[in-house]
Amino acid sequence: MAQAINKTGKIIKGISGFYYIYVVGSGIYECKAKGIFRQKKMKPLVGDHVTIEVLDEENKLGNLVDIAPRFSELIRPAVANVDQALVIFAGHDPEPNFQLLDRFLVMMEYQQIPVHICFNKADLLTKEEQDDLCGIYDAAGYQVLFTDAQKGTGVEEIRSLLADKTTTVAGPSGVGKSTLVNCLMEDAVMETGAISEKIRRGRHTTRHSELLYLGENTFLMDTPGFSSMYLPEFEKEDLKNCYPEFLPYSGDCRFLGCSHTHEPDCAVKQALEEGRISPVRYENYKYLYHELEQAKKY
Ligand SMILES: Nc1nc2c(ncn2[C@@H]2O[C@H](COP(=O)(O)OP(=O)(O)O)[C@@H](O)[C@H]2O)c(=O)[nH]1
Ligand SMILES: [Mg+2]
Ligand SMILES: [Zn+2]
Repeated sequence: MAQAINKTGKIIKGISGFYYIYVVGSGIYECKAKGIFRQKKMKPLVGDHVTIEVLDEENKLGNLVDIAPRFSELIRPAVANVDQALVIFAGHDPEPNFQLLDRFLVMMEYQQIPVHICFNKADLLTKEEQDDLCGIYDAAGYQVLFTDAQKGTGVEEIRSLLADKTTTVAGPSGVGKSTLVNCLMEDAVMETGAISEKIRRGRHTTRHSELLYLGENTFLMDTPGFSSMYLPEFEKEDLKNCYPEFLPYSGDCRFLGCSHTHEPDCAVKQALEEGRISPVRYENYKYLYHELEQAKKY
């Protein structure tokens, strides 16, 4: 009997017990997980780096036999080994919902995933509006990018941000996510030919979370658009640590454990008054803080 060949790759999709593994230079294998994972109570996740045993090279079938240790594990969406998130909103049409954006930023801060913010439909924004948007997030340390996915403006910058990383993309519907992802995919197809073509198929029909291959070592997690986001596993005391621009001031508040909402001599509120913290961010913070406070009561 021929010796089984092992290969290593990355899970790009999982559907009812089948895992699709992208192997550089070989393509996509359809694999089943062996029983050892059930014994170990380990569920393979999209994004996992795995070893497969090839059962049928021609039909690209195999067994998933090992999972490498994860360096990160996101809950929403469920994906392993994500390096960063890219959140996309439109400059206008639909108007950006800053509170929804903050919810997303908070979730990512909580999970310690770096985030970049992209405002698409930049063609609908004036220079002043762009500066205002930057002003909200600069102090918090987020990189803000502007794109016009229809014309391809700013897409190169996004591309270099994504290179060599696995990125989860999120944003409300209608902001141009698909248009932008298609822009990025088109070049991937030109570079990688048939392999990307195979991943591309079914992309528009799948409702499952899936990693798209954009180029060497570069993957995008295409998630369904979100319209709301709830922060259930949060304590209200955790929230202030998810606003990076508060941290330089919080040591100077009069009270240890100051919530920055109602206390006197609050250095965060002082920074707000002096224009060093954005009122948009601060108001969202207060709103979310009270929401978490209410949620605890039931
Ligand atoms: N003006 C403008 N419209 C855009 C831009 N990108 C996408 N659109 C349009 O916005 C609508 C929603 O785009 P789509 O990619 O489906 O958004 P998704 O729901 O986030 O995937 C479509 O009519 C696009 O043609 C852009 O940069 N500028
Ligand atoms: Mg879409
Ligand atoms: Zn304070």
